[in-house]
Amino acid sequence: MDYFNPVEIMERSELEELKLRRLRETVERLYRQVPFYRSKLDEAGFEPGDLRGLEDLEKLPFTTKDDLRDNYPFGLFAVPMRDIVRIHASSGTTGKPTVVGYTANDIRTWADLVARTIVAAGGTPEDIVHVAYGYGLFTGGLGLHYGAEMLGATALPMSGGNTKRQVRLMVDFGSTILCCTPSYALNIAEVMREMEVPREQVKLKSAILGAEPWSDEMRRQIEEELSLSAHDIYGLSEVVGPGVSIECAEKKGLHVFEDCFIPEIIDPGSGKVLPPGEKGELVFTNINKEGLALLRYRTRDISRLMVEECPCGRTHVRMERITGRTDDMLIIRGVNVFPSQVEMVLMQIPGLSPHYQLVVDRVDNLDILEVQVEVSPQVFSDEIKRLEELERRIRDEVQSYLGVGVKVRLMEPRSIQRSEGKAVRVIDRRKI
Ligand code: DLL
Repeated sequence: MDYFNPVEIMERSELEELKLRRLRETVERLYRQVPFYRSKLDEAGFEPGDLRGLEDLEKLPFTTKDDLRDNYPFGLFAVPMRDIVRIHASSGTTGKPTVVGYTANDIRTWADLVARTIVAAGGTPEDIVHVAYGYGLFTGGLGLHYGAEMLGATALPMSGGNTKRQVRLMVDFGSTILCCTPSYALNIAEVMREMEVPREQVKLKSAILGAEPWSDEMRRQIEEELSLSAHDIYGLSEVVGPGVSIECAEKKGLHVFEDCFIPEIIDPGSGKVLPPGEKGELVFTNINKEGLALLRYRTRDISRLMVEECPCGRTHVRMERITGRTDDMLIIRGVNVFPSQVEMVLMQIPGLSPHYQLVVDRVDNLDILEVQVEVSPQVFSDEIKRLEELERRIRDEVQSYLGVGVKVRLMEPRSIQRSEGKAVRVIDRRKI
């Protein structure tokens, strides 16, 4: 199968028309039905009729996570509660969760989007889709599940955790596509090795990994250890969940399904729209959603858009894999540091495992960044001198890449907490 839905290869001109029509309908509906948007648009002096072309999108106000929180739980829903058939929420580490609602049509659209992602990752109705994203309020599990069913594949609702059992059933049931976070995929690979499961017993051919940042270096490691093709899937609950964008076989950026979401890249400081190719904050506008549709939602994720044609035939624009978040950015002695940059350096140094954590502290008013990384069991048994050399090499390479001094701590194999969902990469102990 080349693609799931013909809209994926629609001519650009037709796609632009479809986007404009849907954007107009959405803005009109939100103006009528959501008091928050009516007052926001009134404040901005914008009437739905002012929307003449897609270029007018940038005149619309942004929506932020705080807007969702201020209208907790259902204040931004655009339909009466009796039309909502599903609720999801993202836990968030601080404050109230953000709550999202779907109508029956929204669930169908979402399943269609996820079916597109599974096909883009090489899936067909013959596949057994092992869903090891968490089921529950998190959108990962049920999102992938409904998509697999929509495709006509077999959904295996494993959820996260109990990794040995995951491996056993993967072998017994012949799972062919693994869906989970990249950090959990590494955890599964490690447990598989410990259980001494021969690779021939595992039928996995591809993996659909996302929900957290990861690097190309980590992809290589996962692909090698599990011998499969790993695809990056992106999404966020506020916008729909998984299925906003996916890497096709080319693996050069993730196609954003523009018939449902309009992506923009803005300068996070000024809010100005940046041209294609420039890096900035991703912003999405829902144009095909009934329950909760957001205008210009600021994701805080950093990426850039690529408008060049893709050899896969999909006409939808691509976004570069997420390279960081505006709020994940650590400022260490004035230097901006993203955990993904450290990951990239670590993954290129032999002898290290892909398990790492960054611990930030402030001692005598000075920020200290400690990079804790596990070494492989072979390296761990090396002489002290070799370990010291390795430590120095990591320190030098991270330092020269980031432009800021770091402390390095080599950790014993298996000493860093394994993830079963989103990995915790940063522990910030600074009290500011
Ligand atoms: O993580 C939805 C999802 C589930 C996506 C399964 C992919 C697979 P939230 O819990 O609302 O939703 O978290 C959304 O996670 O703003 C990004 O910061 C991050 N994120 C999601 N996918 C990726 C990715 C789900 N592929 C937040 N790369 C987003 C980097 C990602 N970060």
